[in-house]
This record gives sequence, structure tokens and C-alpha cells, in this order.
Amino acid sequence: MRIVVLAGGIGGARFLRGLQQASPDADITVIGNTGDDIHLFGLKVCPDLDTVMYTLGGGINEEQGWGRTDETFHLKEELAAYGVGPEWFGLGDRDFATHIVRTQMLSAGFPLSAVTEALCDRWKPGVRLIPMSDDRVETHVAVTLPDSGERKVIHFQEYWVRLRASVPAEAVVPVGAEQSKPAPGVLEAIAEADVILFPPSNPVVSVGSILAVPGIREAIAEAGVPVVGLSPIVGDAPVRGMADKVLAAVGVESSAAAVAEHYGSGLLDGWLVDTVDASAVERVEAAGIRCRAVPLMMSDLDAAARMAAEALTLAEEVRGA
Ligand code: FO1
Repeated sequence: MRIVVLAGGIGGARFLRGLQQASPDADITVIGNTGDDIHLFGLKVCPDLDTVMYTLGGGINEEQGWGRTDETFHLKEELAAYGVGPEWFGLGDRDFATHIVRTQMLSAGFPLSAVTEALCDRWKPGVRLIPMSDDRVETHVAVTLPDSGERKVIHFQEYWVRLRASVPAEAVVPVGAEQSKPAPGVLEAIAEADVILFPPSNPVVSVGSILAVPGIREAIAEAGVPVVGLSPIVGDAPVRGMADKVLAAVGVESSAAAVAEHYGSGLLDGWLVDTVDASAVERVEAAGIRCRAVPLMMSDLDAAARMAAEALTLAEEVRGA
């Protein structure tokens, strides 16, 4: 079975590990979000691609969910000693190596998709990981700073990591998305898929950024295969991260049913909500999306595998309908 997954960072990566356990023979292509990418210290950092690569390749810091295991921060400390920041973004020594190799290859003229493939040669994630685009797309967030009252547009990572989403997101803009093209292999993988899955990743800044690349949303809608998603909202709050803040920016309430409606029946065929949101099933089905309530807390690998298995079961139900 050929499965295409649109993945953000931590939630997407952990779901993928479950999917590999639930469906060990599946041929999995991951379309990774690059809207979180940031240039720091002259280097190109791709947090979501790296989170997927390290998680599936066994190099992730399990507690944090991002960055490398056994990490040290000497380089960051040395840069800080020179007064060179930003200090709010935690790049470790081992992680720096990935960004150096990536930037070196990009400077030599290789596209991000080829660079990602080369990095994956080391990590062997067991999936084909393709960035959503080889073009530069960077999510920015409009905020009003509480101290000065100044309205500013800041990089997503500054909003997420430095401000910890402590101020309302007034708008979320995937800068560069309109001019971007899907990376080589993205549309082909979608066209050849048997099933397409949206993990419980952030619907605005992760899956939303991928869908903002012209051609990807249309290809999924026209693929003619089951498209099934899992709610990142459980009991009206995000399972992880600050999805509620960015959902508010696009006028979507923070609930499992509202996220399904946001994607819409033109895109989604099936939607899984957590058992605590069982009352949302009726509303989602009324929107033309088949819905089931199952446990959606990825507390460990087996729980993630059960969620992935439920998603595949729902996909087969949709196919048979
Ligand atoms: N998240 C944090 O909360 N603080 C950090 O300092 C931080 C650094 C970082 C470095 C490399 C990387 O690949 C990810 C990193 N993240 C950090 C995670 C990242 O900011 C976000 O969780 C994702 O972009 C959202 O998917």
C-alpha cells in the first residue's frame, strides 16, 4: 500500500513512527512542512524535516521531541560570548552539523529535496521524505507587541519559541507560498497514493502551509483515494503546541469538529476525533466527512500505532462506501 502523509514536526513524526509499526510493509512518502524553516547564523534550518528525519532515524531527543539526543551547546555558547544571537533558539552542536551540510549543499546548487534525500541517506528514516517545495516559503505571524503596542510581522519561530505564542496571532502568512512550486515527486506521490493521511499536526502552520503550495491541495482533492485526518485538538485544546492561537488567527474555533470543517469535505473523506469529543461526530458527518471517535493521545509508540491503524481502517471504510 502506498501511503502519503502530510507532516509537521513532533506530532507528525510520532504519528509516522506509529504508522510504520501499524503497517510495516507500506510504502510511505512524507511531504514535509518547510514553512517553519529559518535562516540563522548563515545556515538554513528546517525544523520539521529534521524532526521527522531524527525521530524515524533514531536520533531525536525523545523528551523534547525536537533536536538531537546526547546534545551539547558549546557552539551556541561561543556565539553568545561574541554577542551573536539569537539566543532564544536552541541549536545544539550535533544539530548544527545537519544545518552546515544542508547549507553547503544548497550553496553548491542542490535543491532542498536532493539535500533532504542526502541527509536521509545517513538517517534511513524508512520513509521517503520530500519537502513540500524546493522554493523558500517562511511562515510569518502578525502580532501587536504588548509593551510598545507596535504591530509587527515576525517569523513563526520567533512567535512560537521566543514569545511562546503569548500574544494573539492576528494573521498567519506563508510568505512565498503563492510563488512556490511543489518539490519534485510531491504531485507524483499524491497521484500514485492509495491513501492520504493528515496526522494530528497543526492545521494552520504545518498541514496548512503544505496545502498553501499551489497544486498540492488540488492534487489531493482530485486524487480519488481516501483522505483521512486525525484531530490535533482533544477536548477543545491542542494536544501539543499552541494550535489554538493560530487557529484563532484564521477564524477557526479550537475544536475537533471545527478543524474538520476547516479542511472541508472537498479535501477530507474521513476524520478521527478523540473519544472525549464523541459528541462532535454528528457535526463532522453533517459536514459530509465520515467520522469516528477513538483514543487520540500518542502516549507511546503502541498508542500511535493504534491511531494509525484506526486511520487506515477508516480509509478502507471510505473506500468501500
Ligand atoms: N522549539 C523550542 O521550543 N525551543 C527551541 O529552542 C527550539 C529549537 C529548535 C532547533 C531545531 C529544531 O529542529 C527544532 C527546534 N524547536 C525548538 C522546535 C520548533 O521550533 C517547533 O516545534 C517546530 O517548528 C513546530 O513544528
